[in-house]
Amino acid sequence: MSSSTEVEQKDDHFEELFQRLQPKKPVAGSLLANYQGVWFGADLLQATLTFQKHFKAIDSDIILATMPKSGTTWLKALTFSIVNRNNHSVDESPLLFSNPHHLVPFLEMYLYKDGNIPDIDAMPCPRILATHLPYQFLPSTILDCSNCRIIYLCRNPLDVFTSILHFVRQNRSASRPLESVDVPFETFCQGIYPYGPFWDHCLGYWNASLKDPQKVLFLKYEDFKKNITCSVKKIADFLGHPFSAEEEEAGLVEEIAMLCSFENLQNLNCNKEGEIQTVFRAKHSSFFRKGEVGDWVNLVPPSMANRLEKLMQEKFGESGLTLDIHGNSVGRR
Ligand code: PPS
Repeated sequence: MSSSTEVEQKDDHFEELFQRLQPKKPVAGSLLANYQGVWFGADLLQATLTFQKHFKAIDSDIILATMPKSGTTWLKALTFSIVNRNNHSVDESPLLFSNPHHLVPFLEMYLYKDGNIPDIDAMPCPRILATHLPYQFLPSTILDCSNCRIIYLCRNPLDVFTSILHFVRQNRSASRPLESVDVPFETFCQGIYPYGPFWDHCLGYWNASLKDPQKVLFLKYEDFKKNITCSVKKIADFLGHPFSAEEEEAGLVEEIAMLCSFENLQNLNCNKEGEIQTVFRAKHSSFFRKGEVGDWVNLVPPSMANRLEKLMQEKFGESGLTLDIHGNSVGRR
């Protein structure tokens, strides 16, 4: 983490605010409160408010935005490699020694957690920073900075739901098998989990990308899986740093795609060992589970999948946003 200059204390006003929101406990875990239409745990909400109050964007900032479990780790590794490709060769990439979450830190969940006000001006530019916050929660300083770019990665909600359940189990109760999905699925469909609801999150960034495509790039995890080289080039183009003909001929796009592939990252010691303490503690290895499209078929029954598909159609309405909910490339196991 960059060195903190100040620490803001969680004051009584915050506790009062949280209690006024009448938090509830939807499933095992912490209390969640609905703040301006979005669900937060107390630590996360405090971190969000600190971030909104103190963060100052600069034109060269690159903000990676995702709903948790949508491929954030992958997007961080790719963007870091694309942006820093002139600073070091792929053979000497810092990704070989550091988990992507340490190279591209989360804003609210990490840098601004526990009332920290980090000295992010000390970070080298361009700063690549990540958030799980919905678009409307981004501080105006990000939205008003004319050149600051936002990349959003979206994923099939059934795979997101499946990934969340495995992640929680891996970090909290790895020895126990996954319990019934009925209750967590119900709360997912109600949007009650950190940063939820899913559909509002996607729609916020989707609409922003339609309104200002120079500023917000909307991507899908499934498209990364289909054609990663095309996605790598798209990110580079969007960031105004396209691959030159020489770089393409030298195979740099493919090298970056290989470096950031699930198989490669999962097998690195820095990702097999260690952990990160954000607003919760997570093993590095828990960010690399299967990395497949459609693994939900091993957890979610078809009737539930149909229900979520209908819900998404209803919520996305005429927005033009579509997600291939039933698409899968893995069979039931
Ligand atoms: S987090 O906690 O929000 O940062 O998690 P996030 O990285 O968004 O999501 C984790 C899921 O992404 C998969 N993953 C990858 N897929 C493909 N390629 C690469 N390189 C990669 N890295 C992580 C990871 O396995 C989780 O998905 P599931 O379905 O659980 O395997």
